Amino acid sequence: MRRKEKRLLQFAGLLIAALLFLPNVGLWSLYRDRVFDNSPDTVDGPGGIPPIQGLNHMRKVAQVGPDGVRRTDWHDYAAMRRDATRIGNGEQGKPFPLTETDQVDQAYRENGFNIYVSDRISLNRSLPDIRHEKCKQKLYAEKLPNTSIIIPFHNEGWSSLLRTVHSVLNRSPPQLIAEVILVDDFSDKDHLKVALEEYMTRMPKVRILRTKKREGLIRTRLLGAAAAKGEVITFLDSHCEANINWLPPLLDRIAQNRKTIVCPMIDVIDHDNFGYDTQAGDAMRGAFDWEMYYKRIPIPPEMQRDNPSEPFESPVMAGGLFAVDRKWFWELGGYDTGLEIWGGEQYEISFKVWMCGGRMEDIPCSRVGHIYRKYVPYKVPGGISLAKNLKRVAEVWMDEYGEYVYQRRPEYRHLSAGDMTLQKELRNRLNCKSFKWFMSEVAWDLPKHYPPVEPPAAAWGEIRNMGSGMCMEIKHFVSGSPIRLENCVKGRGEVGWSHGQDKSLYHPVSNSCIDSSPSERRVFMNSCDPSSLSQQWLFERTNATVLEHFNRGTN
Ligand code: UD2
Ligand code: MN
Repeated sequence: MRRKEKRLLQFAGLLIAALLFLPNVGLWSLYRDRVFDNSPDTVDGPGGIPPIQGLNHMRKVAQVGPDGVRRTDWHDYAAMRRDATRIGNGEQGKPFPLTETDQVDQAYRENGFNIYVSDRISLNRSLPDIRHEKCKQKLYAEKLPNTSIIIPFHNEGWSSLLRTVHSVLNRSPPQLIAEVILVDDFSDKDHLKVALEEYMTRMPKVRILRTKKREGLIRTRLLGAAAAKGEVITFLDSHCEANINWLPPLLDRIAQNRKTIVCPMIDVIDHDNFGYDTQAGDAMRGAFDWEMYYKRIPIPPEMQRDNPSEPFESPVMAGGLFAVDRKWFWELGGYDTGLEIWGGEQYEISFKVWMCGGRMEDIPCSRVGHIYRKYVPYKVPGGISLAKNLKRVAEVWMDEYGEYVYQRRPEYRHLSAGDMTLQKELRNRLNCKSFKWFMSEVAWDLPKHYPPVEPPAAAWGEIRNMGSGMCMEIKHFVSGSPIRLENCVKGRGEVGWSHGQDKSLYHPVSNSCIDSSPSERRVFMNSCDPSSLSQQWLFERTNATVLEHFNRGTN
């Protein structure tokens, strides 16, 4: 009898313990909420929590689609209800009421945004659910890949960095987060040393890596990516806030096609008052002008999107916020490690993924806020220029379209941007398509907004042989005509040539181009075909300055 009683007691004890520590029930969940909630200004939700508008939060359904994939509702309704009841500074993404004393220059100096305001807003603040109504009903695959979140930082503010981490952990299904990797790019601020490490001991998923010298954001991200263990890697800037259910819509697209790189909608966290809002125009296509400034262009009507909650193709990403299958990222060669400090990498990865067999999408149902700075607060080491990064990208990926860039930025033409052999080899190895293909199939709407300026021909007139003084001329004005040497006769139609930027040697009178048959070792005239390599010629050397003077008639 006694023994039986003892057993019973033991069993009851175990049952109580199990209930208490089961995730999402009892003490454990309370513990979890407390750990992440250090805000003094939070109010616990009242007993009867009102339903959230537009959300069928009683539903936790799974459906099997026609493709046999089981899809489920990934919303964390409990967390959403808790968020909805929060009040206080900046809660619900509301602007912080600024006084003039808050707006002193000192508040912006270190970060380029108002750190005083940031410091007075909870690290767990709530955000408005500004997703399209249809996003609230969407189901995503029950089985999704997990992800490493990689956050590079250089001298980031304490509260802005931690709010990034908190928002990710608070608003992502824990099973989808393999780890959060904070990569310190050689910061010299005290709060980013021991204090950060101590703080993160209570967040077991967070790892801190540090570069050994200032590497810039590109190599810093690479360091994080090399250490990552998740199936997907997701990059964020160090001053972001992940919004409701941001992660499943991203991972779901990668689960469907591992070669898709996905970007969330990037919302704006105001650098003065930390109000949270969409960017002007919200969903837009990523593009660039020919000076290589990043631009956003409206989604053209031809793309026929009757459902604005569906993913759409974007030619280039903004740069900082995206998710990519980890192995695919490395198959694409990661980033060009020759890119220094800041900029250009968003074009490299975008051109590369499109041209080398993948694709890129923006996902309207995934939203992440980002603080767009008032100014750049950090120093860029001497001798480093964004121009070099952009030139590298143009040289490796943009083919003849690089001319449009040089046309706008003549100073890039002779800039030395270092060795690009590895990048060019990669492009060959991956059998990547041409930039012309990218422009006509992906960024086809871009020239309507940013028409390229056609460069003038580099040279025209007769082509005179220096030894004999004779000129190259065509024999008949028809395709197939051989080319021969003749005495130069000024104004004679046969001897006028034009060497265009498209690298052809054009004969305007016959409207044909010099073509070649390498097998017969023969040159002859043919109808122009700018895509045919047998018609493209390179002069060993040209002097752009001389040509420019000549073109301007200044001698
Ligand atoms: C945008 C991108 C940014 C990057 C950049 C072009 C968004 C929202 N942001 O500029 O991610 O693609 O364009 O390169 O799309 N950092 C370092 N080391 C440095 C400098 C910066 O680790 O030397 C970190 C920095 O702390 C931040 C990230 O890199 O987490 C991006 O830098 P940023 O915020 O200054 O760039 P941003 O948003 O102006
Ligand atoms: Mn940023």
